[in-house]
Amino acid sequence: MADIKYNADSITVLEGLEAVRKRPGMYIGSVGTKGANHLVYEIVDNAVDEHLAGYCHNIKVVLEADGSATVEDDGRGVPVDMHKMGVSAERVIYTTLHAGGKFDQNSYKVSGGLHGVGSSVVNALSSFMEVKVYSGGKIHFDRYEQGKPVQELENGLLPVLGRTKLRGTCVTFCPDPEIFGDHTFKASSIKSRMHEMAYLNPELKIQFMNQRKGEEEEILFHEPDGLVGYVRDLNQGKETVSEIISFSGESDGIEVDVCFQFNYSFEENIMGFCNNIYNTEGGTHLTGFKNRFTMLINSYARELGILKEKDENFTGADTRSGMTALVSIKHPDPLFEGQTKTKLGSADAAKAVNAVTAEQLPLYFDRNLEELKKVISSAERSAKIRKAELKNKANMLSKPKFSFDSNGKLANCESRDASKCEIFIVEGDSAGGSAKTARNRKYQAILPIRGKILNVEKAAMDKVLANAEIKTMINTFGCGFSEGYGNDFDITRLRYDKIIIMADADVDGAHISTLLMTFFYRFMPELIREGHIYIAMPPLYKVKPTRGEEFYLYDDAALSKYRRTHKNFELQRYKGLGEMNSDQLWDTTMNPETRMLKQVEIEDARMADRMTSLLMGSDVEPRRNYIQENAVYATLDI
Ligand code: 28F
Repeated sequence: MADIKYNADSITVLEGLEAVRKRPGMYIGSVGTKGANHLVYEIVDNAVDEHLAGYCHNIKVVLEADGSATVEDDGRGVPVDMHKMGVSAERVIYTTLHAGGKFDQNSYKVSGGLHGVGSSVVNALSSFMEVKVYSGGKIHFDRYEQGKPVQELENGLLPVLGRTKLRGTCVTFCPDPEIFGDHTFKASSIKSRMHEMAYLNPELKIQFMNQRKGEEEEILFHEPDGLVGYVRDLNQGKETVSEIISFSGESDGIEVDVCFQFNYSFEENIMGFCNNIYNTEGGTHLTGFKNRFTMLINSYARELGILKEKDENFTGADTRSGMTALVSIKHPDPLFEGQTKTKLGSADAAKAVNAVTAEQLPLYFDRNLEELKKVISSAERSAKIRKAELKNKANMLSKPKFSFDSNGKLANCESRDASKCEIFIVEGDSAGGSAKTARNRKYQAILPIRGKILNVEKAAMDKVLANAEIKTMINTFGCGFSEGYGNDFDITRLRYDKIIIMADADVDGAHISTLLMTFFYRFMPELIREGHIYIAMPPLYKVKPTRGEEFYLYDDAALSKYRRTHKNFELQRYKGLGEMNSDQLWDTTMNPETRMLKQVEIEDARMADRMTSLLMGSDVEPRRNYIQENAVYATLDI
């Protein structure tokens, strides 16, 4: 390694980098697109840390045309002065694992995505990384390749490229193809995360620029209304029942910010954040909020005589039916657990959120009796339906008749070994018919869904469960569902390892995929988190070259790439699954050896959720804007 004397320290540095490159999954979760995105989040989180410390107010994130990414902030600039190891502090930070535990204890390290694995991991997994530090009126420069410094230092210090009035840090890096293959950044997920960061940091401006060919765009994320703006946008297109209610406080060294609003659906959408990280699996901060909220609503309901002496309490689910809520805390030393280490386990967080809610929320309700009554009546409505449900729930989820091949609903597979079985949810009867012919009936089941399944977005629970399509799906999967009081979900009862949504490649098909994802996201989110939900990728085109076998292309990019090297060939565009015969359907879309499947991630489902509200919600305005803005490129982001 250039310039570092081969001493014990540099050996440690080399071992660290090797460890990261040998087992990258241990540090960034996956080496697919999600892993590449984590590299961006890790670097951005360091810039956000600098914002939280009060020095940075603008962050720029660029997806470069060459596949690299650049993150730049206007903070103090990573320290470049001489470190006791005899080289620039910058060099230590970017080559030592878990170095730069950045701040002293009394401020917050944003636990970036994977809880501060640090920029050195990003460096180790990048084919190159360039660091420019603007400080002291100079531009200090360093460059690494696969984590190893390739820049000669001058007496241990970074070379100066020139003078500047700027302050801050600028990092450009490219995920190493040796680690990530041809996986690159997924722009939509990065945009969604940057937008979320803007909501969580109201004074921060995040400029996103995509310079990749055909994807050029520039967006400024700045959400001065913070969480209130986030709740407003989450409820966009939905009929709201209450105002947006928010309160903040601090307890036991933990900062608490809560914001919620009720809409006229039965959904409960409560998201927890700790140090700016979205906790997909929730955690103790949510428990603290939910427990205290339920207690408060019940005590108010009794105080106002809405609940009589003999009435039982509202359940937690009753009080949260139709609630969209964000609970964001800043915790000096959080404990994470669960599959993806995103579930907050810190017991003191439950206590702190509970205490702040107990102290702050009554102040609001005591001054806004009308709002309180709306919240209580929402709980009343939910309790009434719950009781109706429980009364006739038994016959509602009647056991389906399983048959191997019925032209009614489910054409089940022969195997009962769930780990080997998969079920295709097929849109329309014609495609359903050819899918039943095409499938391998040993382990592939087919469930035709006629037309658009009910928009679970707004329908009341009893209507949703009465809907034939929904009921058949719940019965067929066998694992029940989780939604407020219907919480009998048990993933161990799932009958299929893969649930594959197979719809046409057109907007209609994308629409039903979005509705199905919303259904899964709302009633069986565990299935998404555990990776059981997939989207089939039928081909868009069949190509018949003048010489040679016909073959399939799966998207427009593949077609334009083919056009660049081939002139005369016959092209057939597939408008729907029904246009393929069963052999083609098997080869292109159902045969595990040859098909491609997209695994649905919670992010996709969340975006689908937003997209559904936009497309299905009652508010025309945002839908018209979306269609006008995106009509030409209406590719629903699934
Ligand atoms: C493009 C990504 O990484 N920005 C950063 C700073 C500023 C300081 C710092 C970073 C190691 C142990 C302190 C400067 N002056 N953007 C970034 N900006 N790291 S990373 O310090 C890291 C040191 O603790 C900084 C005074 N204090 C801190």
